[in-house]
Amino acid sequence: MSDSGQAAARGYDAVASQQKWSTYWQEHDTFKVVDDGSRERRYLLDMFAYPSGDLHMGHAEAFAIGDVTARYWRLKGYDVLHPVGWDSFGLPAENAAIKHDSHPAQWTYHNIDTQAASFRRYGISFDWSKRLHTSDEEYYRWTQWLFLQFFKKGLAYRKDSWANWCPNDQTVLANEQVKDGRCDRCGAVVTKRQLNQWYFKITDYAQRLLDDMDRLEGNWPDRVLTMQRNWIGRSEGAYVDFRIDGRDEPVRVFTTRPDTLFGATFMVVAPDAQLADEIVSDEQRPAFEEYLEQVKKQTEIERQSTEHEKTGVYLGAEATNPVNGAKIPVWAGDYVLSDYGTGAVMAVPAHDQRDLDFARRYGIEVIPVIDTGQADPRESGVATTGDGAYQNSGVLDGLENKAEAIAKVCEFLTDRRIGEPTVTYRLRDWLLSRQRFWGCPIPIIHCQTCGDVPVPDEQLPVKLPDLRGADLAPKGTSPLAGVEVRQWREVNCPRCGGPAERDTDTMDTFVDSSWYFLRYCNPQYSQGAFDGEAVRRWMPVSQYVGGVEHATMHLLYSRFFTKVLHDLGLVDFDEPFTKLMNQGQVVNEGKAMSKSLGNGVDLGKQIDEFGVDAVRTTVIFAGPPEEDIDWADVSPGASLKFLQRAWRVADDVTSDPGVDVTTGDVALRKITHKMISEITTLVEGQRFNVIVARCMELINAVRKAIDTGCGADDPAVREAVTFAAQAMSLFAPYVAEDMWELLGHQPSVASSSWPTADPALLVADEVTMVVQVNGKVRGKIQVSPDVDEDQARQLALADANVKRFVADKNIVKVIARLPRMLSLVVK
Ligand code: ANZ
Ligand code: ZN
Repeated sequence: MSDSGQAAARGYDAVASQQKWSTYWQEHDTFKVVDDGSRERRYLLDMFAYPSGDLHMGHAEAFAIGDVTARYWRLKGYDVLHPVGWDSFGLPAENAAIKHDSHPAQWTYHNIDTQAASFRRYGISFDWSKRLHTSDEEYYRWTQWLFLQFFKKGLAYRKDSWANWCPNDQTVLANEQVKDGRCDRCGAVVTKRQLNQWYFKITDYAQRLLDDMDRLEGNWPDRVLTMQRNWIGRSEGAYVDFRIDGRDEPVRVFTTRPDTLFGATFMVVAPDAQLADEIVSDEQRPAFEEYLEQVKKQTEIERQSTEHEKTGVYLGAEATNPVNGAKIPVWAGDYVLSDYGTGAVMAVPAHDQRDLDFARRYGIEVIPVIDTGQADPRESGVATTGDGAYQNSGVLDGLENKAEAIAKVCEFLTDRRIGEPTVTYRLRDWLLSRQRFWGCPIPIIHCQTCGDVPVPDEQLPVKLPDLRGADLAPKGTSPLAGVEVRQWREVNCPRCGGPAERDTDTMDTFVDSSWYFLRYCNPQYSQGAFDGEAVRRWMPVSQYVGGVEHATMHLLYSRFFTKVLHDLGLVDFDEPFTKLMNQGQVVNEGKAMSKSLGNGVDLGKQIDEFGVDAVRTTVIFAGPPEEDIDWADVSPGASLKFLQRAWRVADDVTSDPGVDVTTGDVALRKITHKMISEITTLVEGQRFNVIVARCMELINAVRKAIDTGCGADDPAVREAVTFAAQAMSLFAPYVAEDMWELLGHQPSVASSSWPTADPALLVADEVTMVVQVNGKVRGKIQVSPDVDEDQARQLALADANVKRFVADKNIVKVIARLPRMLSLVVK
């Protein structure tokens, strides 16, 4: 097996190995699905890559983690779908194009080429035949078709509303894309703008999205489920109708504490709600308008923050508390949001801190209606929220329990038709339109006569106009509304034939990524958005791997899409991802890598220096997959040494591939089979870092067996190295292929079968227990390593020599250092 004469120079050559095996895998379609029904199917999905520049350390970690499972499943005999693609529409491409005076498509597809080459070098076991890009016409044609299905179902609609506006990117943002009042992409402070926008009616699905999370419990990280629950924000309470002097329609408020209704001493309306403008008195209007201007400058987060000084203005209107007829003033206040509940609240300062802060600031009356035994809020300035005796509360007086009081007041309200129990959600409809170029055009034609008319299916896709050379710089309106594309925009109405205009907005890229996992099952399919048969075979995804930053946006949107498609009869399941894993981040010296900190670690350079396998081994070995990796604490150099050691061990094996391993050295075989058993459990439990540690132990054991034990020609050595190559192929696929070849096996290790441990070899070894009687060694007994004191004592007393020294004396003391020593003191 060895090239004689070159022995001294032999060793693991990472670059040569990478070239050889990546070519081999590509030529032999090693990771292509079989899809003939001969094997059980598994679908391993990594979150979409976004084509911004080349792959970075974050990709290196996420994809290495996903690949452990994909490769393991293949060895276990499953048919594995492990696709690759790019989420290739989006703002960064457009901004780069503006900066470099090129076209977004050019930047995008260039980066995709770069990343694709890097993925191949990085050895991720993708089925490349499943590749897709969301900016390709054959993909976005179907994004448009799906949009129209939502539209026809009333689940996509347009409305005027205050939208989050990024003044830098000059586009609207979904609530999810605003972090701490700033644009998630560029960091600019987000403001509000009134615009006519497209929405998906995700709120229709709020309760189902919440309920179905019970099925994900245990299979999705708790953290993600909690984030989604909070995001959906179900809130039980009641509507209460308040009459306003001089207005016919009563004003509804939403409250979670209808039991405190008798303590309502004022009402607060969101300043930016229609209602405020409607009811403000002439006298108060100038003050109100000035106040509104001030509020518009604040972000939603600022308005809700507890540290924020709550401000307001009196609207010059009076409301009547429906349960006791009390007249209460109506104010506008910034802590009330226009798009939650009804945009108006009944303020109960005694029992709500925000209301109390406001009342104290403006000198409004405070009436406690529950005696909780805590300090009086009028003196302490602290609202009381606990249970207690109801007072000043009409029908509730005498009650002492919140739940009971809520039930009672709800009944009271319902009977008199002045309110009713209800459930509210924090979740808002999904704002999907964007005023930017590089996205999927919205396939709607606006006709003066017919209104919003869907583009007929046979005219899809509505292609993006080329716009090469046009000015894409943000202007606040979509580039598709510019003069350069008048011809594209002006069309005849598909319904009446009259002059009409295309919608000029494009879709949020989260629309593109809400269904890609369906298209992956057969991306070449041309009869529909996805191949129903293929989807039935492969979906739902068995294991999804990606960052926790997608807990509320992408994952919630994908769940929503799947449920809608289920209700449309297009798929027969309603949750897309059976299991979810969030990998940690790669940081450097405790900090996230960033250009401004200059602490970035370049993946390409790491690979050039240590090789792909060493980088991947380092990433996997660094810690549990869910935890962050600090690159300052790891050593790819040490990983490389381990891989070289493993390679040499394989090179040393001298037995032939056909040899009967059962005749091999039993001690080494026991180690190997223990590893098979343990590593199998570790992969299934996703404890990937420990697998690397076990492989290191196994290689050390083989080294020792070759050098000072059974020797290189013992069949047990072959057995051990064979398994080592398979186990290592999960995280160091190139060296594993080398080892497999050195052993004289047919390539590839990726096509081999995962072994099962021989139970006979898993029986624990025995160790020698020394038995002392009154300080002198009287026996040596073979015992199991986990022997307990009772067993040890019985075994000792069964030994003839020990028995002789104990004779009929009494055992007064037992000192046990198990399993090695048992000491008896007798008298
Ligand atoms: C009276 C009351 C008394 C309230 C009390 C609470 C405690 P969650 O739990 O988050 O759903 N609220 C209602 N609509 C609002 C809006 N648009 N902007 C800001 N606050 C609003 O919160 C529901 C509670 O928040 C409601 O119950 C209401 O104040 C307020 F002792 O009504 B409560
Ligand atoms: Zn028309």
